Amino acid sequence: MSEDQKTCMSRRALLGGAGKAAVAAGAIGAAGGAAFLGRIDGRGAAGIDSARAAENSAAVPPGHLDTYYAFYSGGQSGEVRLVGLPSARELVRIPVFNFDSATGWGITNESRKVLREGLPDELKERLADKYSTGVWLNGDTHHPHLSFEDGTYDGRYAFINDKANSRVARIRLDVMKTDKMTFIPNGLAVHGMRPQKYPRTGYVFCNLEHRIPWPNDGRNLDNPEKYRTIMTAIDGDTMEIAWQVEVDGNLDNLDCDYQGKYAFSTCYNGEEAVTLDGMTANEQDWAVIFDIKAIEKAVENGDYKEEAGIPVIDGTHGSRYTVYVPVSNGPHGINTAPDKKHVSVNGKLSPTVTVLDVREFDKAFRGEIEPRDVVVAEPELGLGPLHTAYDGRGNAYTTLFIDSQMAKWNIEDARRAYAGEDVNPIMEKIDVHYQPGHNHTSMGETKEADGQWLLSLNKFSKDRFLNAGPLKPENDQLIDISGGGMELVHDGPTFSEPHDVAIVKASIVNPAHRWSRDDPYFADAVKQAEADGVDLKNDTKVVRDGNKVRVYMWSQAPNYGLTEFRVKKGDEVTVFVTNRDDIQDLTHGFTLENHGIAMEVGPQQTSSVTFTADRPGVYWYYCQWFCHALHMEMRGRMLVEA
Ligand code: RUQ
Ligand code: CUA
Repeated sequence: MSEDQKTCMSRRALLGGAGKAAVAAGAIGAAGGAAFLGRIDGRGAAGIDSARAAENSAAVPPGHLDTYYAFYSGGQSGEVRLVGLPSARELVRIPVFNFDSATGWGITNESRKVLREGLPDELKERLADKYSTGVWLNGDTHHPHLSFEDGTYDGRYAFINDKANSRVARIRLDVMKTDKMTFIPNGLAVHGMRPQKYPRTGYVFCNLEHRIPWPNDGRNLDNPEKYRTIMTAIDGDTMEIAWQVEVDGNLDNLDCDYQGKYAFSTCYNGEEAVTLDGMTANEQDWAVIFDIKAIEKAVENGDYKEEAGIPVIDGTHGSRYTVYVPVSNGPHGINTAPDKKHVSVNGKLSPTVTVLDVREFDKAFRGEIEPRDVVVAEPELGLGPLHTAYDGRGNAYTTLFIDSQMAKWNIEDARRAYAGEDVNPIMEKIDVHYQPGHNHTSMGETKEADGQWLLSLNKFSKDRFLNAGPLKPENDQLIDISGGGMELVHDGPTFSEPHDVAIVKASIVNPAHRWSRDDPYFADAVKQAEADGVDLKNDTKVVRDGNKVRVYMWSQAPNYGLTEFRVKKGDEVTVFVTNRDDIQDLTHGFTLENHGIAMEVGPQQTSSVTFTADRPGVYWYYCQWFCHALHMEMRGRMLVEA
């Protein structure tokens, strides 16, 4: 070990400040060779003294399963990552707004349909023009949240926003594939997003953060006072936009209650300025509360105007559909507690968290109390509070961005202090490394918060890992909160940028081992095959239809149904591959050389891809998922005639 590594290790142990666990985590890092996401299974575990490993509550021995799924946003990578906790072993990546070479996301007809169908026609045309791909290439995922029923996860879907290109996507948890995508007009930057918790999802509420002119067609470029922004409710079942509410300021994060009555957002830039100085000029901004039932009635009764075909309700100051609760300048995260009563509004620029009591909201809407009277606590926690998580035992954990700390505090004590009693609500603070943004507890955004684990998602890792060049990984630190304290047990480098996460009991998510033959995901391919008289699982066939050629083949390890097919230069070719293997974990692929084409074909799945055979010659296609001892031989030729 070099001198450098030695210093680094001891500094890590010291900085961890969590006694034995931090030392063990350091030792694991050294033995495991800093594997991606810091896995401590498999080969990484071989060098670990088992007694020391046992001291680390995050250790999951090789061959043993994790007890939680964590759905990580992939940040600027545009994807979602599925990770097992507490081991922090990355399981799979779920492509969403990005391109993915392994699965062919963005290449196959099935994925391109998802990527394109939510876009307005005008945009589809423009994208087809601009990129031959016809779809956007990037996304910026922030907030992964699962669908709910009666205040807890129901295991159906995960939703994720795209701040970069104004979209929200839905992931089916049975197959872990993105199945729907919705583009949201009338604003820019879909940011805060939460599914309705009660009675079920229901709505997916999302904020458009950045203000723009309506319509955004070159008018009013220099008149920011004419810019507007909106909260949007999407129907989580159809992924269609139900309604929008115009507000003042910039909407940031959002959450909703356990009663099915209200959604609420942090709202900064009440100044409605377009420069940093302007945005932070005033002392005060708001939390905006939305009355869902009243808004639904307004839609029913026609109390709205239409923008881009969507009912838009006026929720600006003075509206009866919203209440603006004054809070200090520039609030950020907003998080509902599992006690179903309290909501934390995180101060960001202020060292405080403002706690609202949802039981007071009715009165505020009826005008019986002032908006500010819904505030029941405002503990001062430290510098840069961004997000708050809960343990289900009445305690809250707030990330302090500037202090690089996690602050644990008690909600009831904070109320008592606010009422004038001499109590300190802060129970404990620990250092995290470094600059935490989001945090999340196991099941913490449901009524079943179980107080086992806390993740701190830190924006910087600095010296915690081997130097990876100017662009360093971030650092997701796992904190054991099961014992009543906070014990830092694991460092997890993650790339670009794991913005937020949802931690779900493994038993709630039950993915399938194989596709169902009547899955809607590839229903178009099945329909086309029927029209061509092809039985996808048993037939191989080449159908010519003018200059369109449809090639049908099955796959079964280590064979393709077709080892060659012949087309003419200029043909538009669609290849359908149906994997008739039924065995768990037997995925095949179809990669066509020098055509930019790859697709995953899972057990019992049909995948298809369309391209132009624009060059005469011999092109091999091969299976790119290792499936058999004769996997290398699983290939065939596309013969393109001049
Ligand atoms: S917001 S770091 Cu995009 Cu999630 Cu708070
Ligand atoms: Cu089929 Cu490799």
